[in-house]
Amino acid sequence: MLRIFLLSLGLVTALIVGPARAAVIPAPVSIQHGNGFTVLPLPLQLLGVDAALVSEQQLLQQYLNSADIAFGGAAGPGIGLAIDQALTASAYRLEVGGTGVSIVGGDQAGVLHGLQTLRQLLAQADISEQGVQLAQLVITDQPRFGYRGMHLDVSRHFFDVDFIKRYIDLLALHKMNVFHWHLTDDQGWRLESKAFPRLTDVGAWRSGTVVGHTHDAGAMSDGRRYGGYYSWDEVREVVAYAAQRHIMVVPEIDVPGHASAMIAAYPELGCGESQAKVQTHFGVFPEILCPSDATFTFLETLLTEVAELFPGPYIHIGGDEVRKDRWEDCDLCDALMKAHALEDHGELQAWFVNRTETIVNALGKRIIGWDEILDGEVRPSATVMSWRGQEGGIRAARAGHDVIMTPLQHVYFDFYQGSSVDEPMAIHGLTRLPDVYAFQPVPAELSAKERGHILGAQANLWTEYVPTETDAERMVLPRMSALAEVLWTPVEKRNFEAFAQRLPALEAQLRALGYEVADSHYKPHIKASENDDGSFTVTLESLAQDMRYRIDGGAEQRYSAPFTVAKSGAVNAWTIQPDGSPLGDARLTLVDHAARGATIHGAKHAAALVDGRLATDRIFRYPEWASFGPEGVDLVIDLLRPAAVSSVSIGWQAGVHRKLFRPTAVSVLLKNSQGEWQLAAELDREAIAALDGHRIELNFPTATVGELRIVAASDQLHWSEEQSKDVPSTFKIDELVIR
Ligand code: TNX
Repeated sequence: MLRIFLLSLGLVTALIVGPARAAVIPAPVSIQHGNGFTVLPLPLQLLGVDAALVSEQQLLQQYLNSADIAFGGAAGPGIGLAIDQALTASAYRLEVGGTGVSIVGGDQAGVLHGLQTLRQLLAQADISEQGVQLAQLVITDQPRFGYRGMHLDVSRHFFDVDFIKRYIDLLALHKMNVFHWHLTDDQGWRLESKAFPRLTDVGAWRSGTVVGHTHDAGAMSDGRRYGGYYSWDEVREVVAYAAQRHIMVVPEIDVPGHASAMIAAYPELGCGESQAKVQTHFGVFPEILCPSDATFTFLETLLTEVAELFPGPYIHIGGDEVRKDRWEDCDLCDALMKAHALEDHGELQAWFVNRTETIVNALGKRIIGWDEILDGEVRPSATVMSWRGQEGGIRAARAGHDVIMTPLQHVYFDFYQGSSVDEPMAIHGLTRLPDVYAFQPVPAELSAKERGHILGAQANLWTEYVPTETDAERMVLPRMSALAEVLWTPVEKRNFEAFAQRLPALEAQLRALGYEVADSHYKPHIKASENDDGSFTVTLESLAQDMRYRIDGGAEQRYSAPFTVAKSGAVNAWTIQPDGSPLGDARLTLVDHAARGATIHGAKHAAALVDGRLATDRIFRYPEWASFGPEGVDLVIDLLRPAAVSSVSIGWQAGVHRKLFRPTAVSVLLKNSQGEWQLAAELDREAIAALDGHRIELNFPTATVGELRIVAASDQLHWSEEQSKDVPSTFKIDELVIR
């Protein structure tokens, strides 16, 4: 009796201390857990493998190698790979049973997907001298979307073929199947051309790279020659490497804009007297291809080479961010517009796209373009990549285009991934891990037929501020792990908390493979919401369990639930890592004042000025600032109830990271009881220039008023690298603290 009791106790303990449930990302369609374990003796035995799976078997061996698991044994339960055409393409079934592991795919891609799941199971398995112990289970799985992509910009910064392969390995591990290779841009042309050698002789090299952020005041180039490109042999090597992993490579040749490097190499492609150079700063430049016959002849030869190098069905022809300055001043363009009855330069761009598409179609391929190609009438045969939100994709699907969703709010992996001020510099924006996970590639407003046009989605890694391989890995990991689940897992199985629990196992596996993984999601993120009584409820979010905070530099507190800040307070938060060390430096300053929640007339997007939160520019987020052009601003602030006021303080320049230029004149007016505006205080250029600090303060005798008016302007100019001339400065201001 006692023995039986102990035995059953032992069994229970075994169940409790046994390996945790399989943590697979992306989450499979179905996992049925068994009760027992299977031990695969080492070295692992590779069981019967279908003849069609030689390549997959090779991959399996490479994967085992990189996980330091010996194989080549001939005894005991082992691993078998097979194809079963009863399963759908890309689908697989993985079983861990008494005879070992069996992976059966609907096709080779399906087997590859099964291998990726197996790698994750092996990385989590107990490995001892007896062998690899795996929990018994049955997984049946298949992808939600056919297009599961990752993009990489190799123009702004260049990455060699070894890294491109490491990046493709990451796609394979995440069961993704499209690599979008952004090969050309203003800062460098990266694809060899036999017909046009100057594209790389000239276009692949720039004379320097901006130091810091391109929008820093007075940003300078480092003056160091920078560049590189891929030879045809290297391209073929990458394409073959990707193909073995069932990944399609989509090359992008960006036209007619983002073409500085191309025009620097062949100035006759440009419009007008262009002084094009391979750019050393980042931004949107006016260099643009002229829509001449000579340009299209050039493109035809070039795209013929591209079509030969890349066997996939698509060539991406760009089409984004086209500045029409040069087209506005171009006789040829005027004549074309007249001849083809084109109303504006947007239609001229669409005409350019259509003509390029004709070339690409004749080469047996289809085009993809960024959503700006919809600014005029393009044929529905063009596939649209929706990046400025999902609206472009919705419009495109309704017009019968295929669509790939890549909205910047969810999948711009060049944006900051955390709000903590110790995050490394990024371009701007904020796309946290939960934002990626919340992405819904299929907009609810589409009909069933229109939904059929959404092929899938991808994330983009633009590399203006991603100079090294380590940086690139840190920007995509683990955000691409979240995206992989969005693209693979049935929507009803998606759950962020469950994902967060499975994530550490994958992160450990990625680190063991030598990848750099961000820790931003283990830092805190501070959120504040306003209550009816004017107090703030402050919430801390993090994937870390142990969060700490201080208010106004006071005592350290452990976070357990949302807390209240009655009026004003500077909140600082961090987390404690498993090894006990602190991580992160999140800050939010809340201020109470008479204009909080006031109604503002005279400016759009001005709510940020009276929301009680001070902007920071270290993590630069546009919504924190109100931005005004050189014409200045004339704001009326309706306090909603009369209040006694004697000062206005305006936040303008919280740091050095952006062109947060000061206005050059500011005045405050108060509305008197007769309804007239009376000047209360003003500062002129000299007075403003003499100020330091981050805020400008205007004081005046106390008056009880219902409305204030703030007039500010700037007549400053600053040098624009994009336009090669001095341009009027805009200015950004934040909280108007009125007391
Ligand atoms: C916009 S997204 C661009 C890129 C930049 C990116 C930075 C797109 C089609 N064009 O040229 O690198 O923003 O986030």
